[in-house]
Amino acid sequence: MTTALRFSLLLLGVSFSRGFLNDLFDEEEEAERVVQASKYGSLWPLPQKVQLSEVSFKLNGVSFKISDAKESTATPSCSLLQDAYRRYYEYMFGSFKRQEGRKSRHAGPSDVTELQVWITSSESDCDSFPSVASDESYELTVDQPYAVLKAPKVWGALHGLETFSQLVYEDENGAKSINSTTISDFPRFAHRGILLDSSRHFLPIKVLLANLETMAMNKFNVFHWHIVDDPSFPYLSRTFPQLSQQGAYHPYTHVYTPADVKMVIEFGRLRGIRVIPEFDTPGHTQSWGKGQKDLLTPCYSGSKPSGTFGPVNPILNTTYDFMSQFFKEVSTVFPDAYIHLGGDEVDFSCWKSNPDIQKFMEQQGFGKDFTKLESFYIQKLLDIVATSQKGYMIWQEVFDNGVKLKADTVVHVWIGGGANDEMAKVTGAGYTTILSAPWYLDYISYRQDWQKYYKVEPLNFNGTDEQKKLVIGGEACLWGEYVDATNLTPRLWPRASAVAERLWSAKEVTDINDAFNRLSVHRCRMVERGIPAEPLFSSYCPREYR
Ligand code: CP6
Repeated sequence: MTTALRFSLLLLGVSFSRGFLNDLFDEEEEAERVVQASKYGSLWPLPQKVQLSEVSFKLNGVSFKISDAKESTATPSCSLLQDAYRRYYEYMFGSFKRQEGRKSRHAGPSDVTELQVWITSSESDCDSFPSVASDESYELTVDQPYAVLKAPKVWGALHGLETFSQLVYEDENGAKSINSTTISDFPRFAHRGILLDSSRHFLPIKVLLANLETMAMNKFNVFHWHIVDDPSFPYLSRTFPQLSQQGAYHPYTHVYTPADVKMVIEFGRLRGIRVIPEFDTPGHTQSWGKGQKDLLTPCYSGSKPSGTFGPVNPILNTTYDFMSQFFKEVSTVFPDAYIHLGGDEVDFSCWKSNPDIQKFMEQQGFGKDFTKLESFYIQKLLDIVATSQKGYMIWQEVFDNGVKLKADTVVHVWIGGGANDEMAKVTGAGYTTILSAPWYLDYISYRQDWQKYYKVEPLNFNGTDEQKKLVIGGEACLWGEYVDATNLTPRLWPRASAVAERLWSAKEVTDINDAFNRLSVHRCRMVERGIPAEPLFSSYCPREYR
């Protein structure tokens, strides 16, 4: 048995008793039901180029150091890196330190004593925010006595630290070990996101931060924060505090204060994760109406207002004054170059019922085409947001309705059935796009649905190479109707990890059995790190969740 095989089996505590489970369950999945060792260990997502050797070294947790290489352009004052060194030291040796520290094993000849982190570009980006154009590449060489992690920017270094930590395993005596390895890595897609919805249920900051931490373990780099929607408005606006005072589930306990938002953004930045807020209008805005009089359209029943309200009222100047001020604030609070402006699922029935809207439609020559009214609103909104030097993302309907978009607009494809045609259309019109349609993780089922997410190929649409270059990535969506702090983490992980590998690794990485083997161990690693990620199938972890 090879060392690599043995370490994985030990790490997993699984044996080759395959027939037993196969006989008991007649599952439709083609993947292995018993975890076997992958030749790639437990790397997830799989790096672009990996050379793993059988030569293994020991790591001594007492003396092991992660340090800046002397040639590095990052200084010891780069707290982004220093914090990351601490985090990954803890992940690699946290339990070891306590268990083995007393033995104070002396450094042996086959030890890797240090991981040197070398930022090679003249500008390390230590104090910047990540962007869609950030260089996330890195090169990792594990040798003795030093392992070296080279990256042009800190963003690549963060990914390389995660990869290094994934190479560490325990040998048969429980000693931390790592094999001689060379890795050269970079993402296939620049935009690799997770959407969380904090309106259907309030998500405590603790949950958001734990999710950012888990995203980093999976090399995701965008947190799409669907922060408000119909049911509640938890965003505390300094300009319009009545929005959350009236619109949140609770004005003190179920709100995100400016300090909370800052914390989320900085926690993300320190992990190379962008925070893109979504303020979805003109639909999905019921909660906005509670604190902002006249913002929503009054619906009519016959000739009288019915007392209910519809989408944002697109025919009042006050609407646009409000939006100008509101998005001016949002664009200073959120540093990312993009804001998601929504624009999905606008229900026309209320607009149709309102006589003032009917009159306006006539004046504008819109006839009975309410998509024209929707586009009228969105067009004005986009122009407002563009004046605050921000780019925008929008759901696909805005593109479908023929709204004139800035060249750098990202069109978000979410409607299942025809998503490939939509990608072809959007890129054919020259816009960048991201894919979510196959990755609605709020849907659950009695099967290994990670496999379905894994098998998606984002570029499987008819289009030129130029068009395919416009696909900058995708997002896994966890809509919140049935999700709060009690079940968010296990519902999302490790199913979102399947999306992570599809968006990071090479197109050819499609072996579902190998994926199962690596993902099973990766999932146990998340569990060991305190993340209650759900199991893929019957199995156990060496260190179970408690
Ligand atoms: N909320 C908002 C939602 C959804 C969308 N926007 C949604 C629609 C269909 C499904 C799941 C979620 N809950 N604001 C669509 C982008 Cl199947």
